[in-house]
Amino acid sequence: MKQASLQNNTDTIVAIATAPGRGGVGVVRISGGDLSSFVKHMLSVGDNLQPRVATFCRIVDSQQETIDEAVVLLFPSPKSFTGETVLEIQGHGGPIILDRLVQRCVELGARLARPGEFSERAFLNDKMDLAQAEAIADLIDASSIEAARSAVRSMQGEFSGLVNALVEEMIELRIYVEAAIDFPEEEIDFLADKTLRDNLHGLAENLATILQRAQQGSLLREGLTLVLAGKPNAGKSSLLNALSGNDTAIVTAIPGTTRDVLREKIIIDGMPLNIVDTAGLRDSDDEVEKEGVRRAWAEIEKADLILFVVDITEDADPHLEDIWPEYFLRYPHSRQPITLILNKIDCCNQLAGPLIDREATFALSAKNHLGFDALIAHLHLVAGYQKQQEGLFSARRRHLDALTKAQDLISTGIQQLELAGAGELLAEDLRQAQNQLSEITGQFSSDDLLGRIFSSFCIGK
Ligand SMILES: Nc1nc2c(ncn2[C@@H]2O[C@H](COP(=O)(O)OP(=O)(O)O)[C@@H](O)[C@H]2O)c(=O)[nH]1
Ligand SMILES: [Mg+2]
Repeated sequence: MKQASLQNNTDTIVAIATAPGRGGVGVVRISGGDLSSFVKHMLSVGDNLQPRVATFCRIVDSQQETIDEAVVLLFPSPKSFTGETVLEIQGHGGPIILDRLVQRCVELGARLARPGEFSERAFLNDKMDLAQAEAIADLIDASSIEAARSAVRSMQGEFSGLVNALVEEMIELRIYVEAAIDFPEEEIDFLADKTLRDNLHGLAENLATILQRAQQGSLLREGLTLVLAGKPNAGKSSLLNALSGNDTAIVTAIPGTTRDVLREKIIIDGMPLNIVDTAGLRDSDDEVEKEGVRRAWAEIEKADLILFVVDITEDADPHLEDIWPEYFLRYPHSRQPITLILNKIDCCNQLAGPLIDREATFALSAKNHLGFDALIAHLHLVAGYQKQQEGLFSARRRHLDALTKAQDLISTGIQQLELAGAGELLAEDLRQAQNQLSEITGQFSSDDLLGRIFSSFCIGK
């Protein structure tokens, strides 16, 4: 499948590799095909450019007018980021200069690169696998030191290495099982085969460990989406402001103040949180407020965790099912975690912190910042986030999906074996599980998936 995309990928592409705007240096990257005419016609040093030697020269247009002075680097194929011959021009970082450099390249036959096309070529030329290419994008987008560290590990192949090791384990098991099916005269009794069972359970355990680490990595990248819901005036917006330390939301004593959905991304002890503040849930004749409530429900549906905020001066001892029946009517089978927040304890003599004998119920004061440590510890617990974990690697949701599917297939396979002694069914489950894992590294990926992944990268990457 990888080869199918390789066909028309030998043309020359060009893009500005540095971020838009003004800066000391701006980099234009050219890749693919024979770049000798670019070297000859654009650079004042012409043919004398040595590979991999930083060379200061003038960049000239077709009239030999100087566009810029720059440091240029030539990386002949295959020792380059893309595996193709690459020319990098490090000019001055102004948009006009960089555009002129790109235009000059287009005049000489290059075409503008699509988003992620450099990375795509690197992948197609076996410079890196898919998980590594994604890790580069994640490193660039990292919003915390922890996220950046874990992205570096994935970029260096740590995650892929673990996945490949699992694939190897699976291949060995498949060879064993399939051989046994193909040579029934040897009469291997699958049910009685202890080694096979031990190996299968070992595989399942290894997979579970990797999945757990990947979940942490994915959390570092994507963060936990926390939706604040509740009746008007419960103190949702005050809680958003208190958690984020910003005055993002308007807080007033007038019920129905918040009508839009507000979002804040914050990082607490290294864990990213996407906090979403919503309109108070109530029936209203006001068209704007109605729309706000509709949007609130749409956000609630997407939450990783819902904080349902209650004003304790209105409800002294609320229980979730009684106070929010609408949720349970709408989503009778929901498995979303919901935490009940009893707010405004500064107005009564309730102690701050978790309520003993009550699940996921916290008393606090958004206004006076009471009870926040306990809430934050709870958020970490719900997310499964552990501070300062060693050896995390970045992972994406699609990786988690693939690992989870592989896990399900293996546990079905184990059941087929242990309950029915069905070697053929186990073999098929293992084959499918292997395909799932190979999707992570891109060994077995459709062009469609590759297209989707690379097009989400930025231009010049
Ligand atoms: N005493 C007290 N008042 C609060 C607290 N949190 C919010 N309020 C007040 O309750 C009112 C509604 O707050 P707001 O955050 O706008 O509630 P929302 O409608 O749920 O977003 C405002 O007058 C806030 O000052 C709190 O912890 N203690
Ligand atoms: Mg509000």
